[in-house]
Amino acid sequence: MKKKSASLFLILTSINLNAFATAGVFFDEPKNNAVVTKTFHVKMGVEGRMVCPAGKETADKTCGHHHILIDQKPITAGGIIPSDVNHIHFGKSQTETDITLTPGKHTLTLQFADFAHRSYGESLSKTIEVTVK
Ligand SMILES: [Cu+2]
Repeated sequence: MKKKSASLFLILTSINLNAFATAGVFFDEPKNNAVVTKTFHVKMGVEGRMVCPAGKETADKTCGHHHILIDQKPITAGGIIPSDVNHIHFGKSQTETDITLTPGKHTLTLQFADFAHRSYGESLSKTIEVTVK
Protein backbone atom coordinates (compact mmCIF):
# COMPACT_ATOMS: atom_id res chain seq x y z
CA MET A 1 0.00 0.00 0.00
CA LYS A 2 2.73 2.39 0.95
CA LYS A 3 4.64 1.60 -2.24
CA LYS A 4 1.57 2.34 -4.34
CA SER A 5 1.12 5.88 -3.00
CA ALA A 6 4.81 6.60 -3.49
CA SER A 7 4.63 5.74 -7.19
CA LEU A 8 1.41 7.72 -7.59
CA PHE A 9 3.21 10.70 -6.08
CA LEU A 10 6.07 10.29 -8.55
CA ILE A 11 3.67 10.16 -11.49
CA LEU A 12 1.85 13.32 -10.37
CA THR A 13 5.14 15.12 -9.78
CA SER A 14 6.46 14.31 -13.23
CA ILE A 15 3.19 15.47 -14.84
CA ASN A 16 3.49 18.82 -13.05
CA LEU A 17 7.14 19.22 -14.02
CA ASN A 18 6.35 18.46 -17.64
CA ALA A 19 3.58 21.07 -17.72
CA PHE A 20 5.98 23.64 -16.31
CA ALA A 21 8.83 22.71 -18.63
CA THR A 22 6.80 23.00 -21.84
CA ALA A 23 5.38 26.48 -21.13
CA GLY A 24 6.65 28.96 -23.66
CA VAL A 25 5.78 31.38 -26.44
CA PHE A 26 6.88 31.25 -30.06
CA PHE A 27 6.41 32.89 -33.45
CA ASP A 28 4.66 30.62 -35.97
CA GLU A 29 5.32 33.33 -38.51
CA PRO A 30 7.75 34.83 -39.46
CA LYS A 31 10.61 32.43 -38.74
CA ASN A 32 13.87 33.59 -37.15
CA ASN A 33 16.15 35.37 -39.67
CA ALA A 34 13.32 35.67 -42.20
CA VAL A 35 13.46 38.35 -44.90
CA VAL A 36 10.09 40.10 -44.92
CA THR A 37 8.28 42.84 -46.82
CA LYS A 38 7.66 46.25 -45.18
CA THR A 39 4.27 45.04 -43.90
CA PHE A 40 4.27 41.42 -42.84
CA HIS A 41 1.99 38.95 -41.10
CA VAL A 42 2.75 37.66 -37.61
CA LYS A 43 1.29 34.57 -35.92
CA MET A 44 1.87 34.22 -32.19
CA GLY A 45 1.77 30.93 -30.28
CA VAL A 46 1.84 29.82 -26.68
CA GLU A 47 2.28 26.41 -25.10
CA GLY A 48 1.32 25.45 -21.54
CA ARG A 49 -0.52 28.74 -20.97
CA MET A 50 -3.91 30.15 -22.01
CA VAL A 51 -4.62 33.30 -23.98
CA CYS A 52 -7.12 35.46 -22.04
CA PRO A 53 -8.26 39.07 -22.52
CA ALA A 54 -6.57 41.90 -20.63
CA GLY A 55 -8.38 43.92 -17.99
CA LYS A 56 -10.39 41.02 -16.62
CA GLU A 57 -8.86 40.32 -13.25
CA THR A 58 -7.99 36.71 -12.53
CA ALA A 59 -5.72 34.94 -10.07
CA ASP A 60 -5.09 32.28 -12.70
CA LYS A 61 -1.39 32.55 -13.49
CA THR A 62 -1.76 30.32 -16.53
CA CYS A 63 -3.78 33.12 -18.18
CA GLY A 64 -2.23 35.97 -20.14
CA HIS A 65 -1.98 37.86 -23.44
CA HIS A 66 0.67 38.45 -26.06
CA HIS A 67 2.80 41.54 -26.64
CA ILE A 68 5.25 42.24 -29.42
CA LEU A 69 8.23 44.37 -28.45
CA ILE A 70 10.08 45.86 -31.40
CA ASP A 71 13.84 46.25 -31.00
CA GLN A 72 13.46 45.84 -27.22
CA LYS A 73 14.61 43.37 -24.60
CA PRO A 74 12.17 41.07 -22.71
CA ILE A 75 10.51 42.72 -19.70
CA THR A 76 11.59 41.49 -16.24
CA ALA A 77 8.97 39.36 -14.45
CA GLY A 78 6.41 41.61 -12.74
CA GLY A 79 7.33 44.70 -14.76
CA ILE A 80 4.44 46.48 -16.48
CA ILE A 81 4.75 46.49 -20.25
CA PRO A 82 4.69 50.05 -21.62
CA SER A 83 2.21 50.96 -24.35
CA ASP A 84 3.90 52.74 -27.26
CA VAL A 85 4.90 52.13 -30.88
CA ASN A 86 7.59 49.64 -29.81
CA HIS A 87 5.36 47.75 -27.33
CA ILE A 88 2.19 46.40 -28.94
CA HIS A 89 -0.48 44.82 -26.72
CA PHE A 90 -2.89 42.13 -27.84
CA GLY A 91 -5.31 42.46 -24.94
CA LYS A 92 -8.28 41.14 -26.92
CA SER A 93 -6.63 37.71 -27.05
CA GLN A 94 -5.42 38.19 -30.63
CA THR A 95 -2.87 35.70 -31.91
CA GLU A 96 -2.30 37.26 -35.36
CA THR A 97 -1.45 40.74 -36.61
CA ASP A 98 0.25 42.73 -39.38
CA ILE A 99 3.30 44.81 -38.55
CA THR A 100 4.94 47.54 -40.65
CA LEU A 101 8.62 48.31 -40.09
CA THR A 102 11.36 50.35 -41.72
CA PRO A 103 13.91 48.55 -43.95
CA GLY A 104 16.80 46.80 -42.22
CA LYS A 105 17.28 44.38 -39.34
CA HIS A 106 14.85 44.36 -36.41
CA THR A 107 14.22 42.13 -33.44
CA LEU A 108 10.71 41.04 -32.49
CA THR A 109 10.20 39.88 -28.93
CA LEU A 110 7.03 38.05 -28.07
CA GLN A 111 6.29 38.66 -24.39
CA PHE A 112 3.48 37.02 -22.41
CA ALA A 113 1.95 39.03 -19.54
CA ASP A 114 -1.02 38.88 -17.17
CA PHE A 115 -4.40 40.73 -17.24
CA ALA A 116 -2.75 43.86 -15.79
CA HIS A 117 0.08 43.78 -18.40
CA ARG A 118 2.60 42.55 -15.82
CA SER A 119 5.28 40.53 -17.58
CA TYR A 120 5.71 36.82 -16.93
CA GLY A 121 9.42 37.38 -17.54
CA GLU A 122 12.03 36.18 -19.96
CA SER A 123 11.02 32.50 -19.66
CA LEU A 124 7.73 33.41 -21.34
CA SER A 125 9.31 35.48 -24.09
CA LYS A 126 10.87 34.69 -27.43
CA THR A 127 13.05 36.93 -29.58
CA ILE A 128 13.62 36.55 -33.31
CA GLU A 129 15.39 38.71 -35.87
CA VAL A 130 13.90 39.73 -39.21
CA THR A 131 15.28 41.70 -42.13
CA VAL A 132 12.82 44.09 -43.77
CA LYS A 133 13.43 44.55 -47.51
CU1 LIG B 1 -0.85 44.08 -22.31
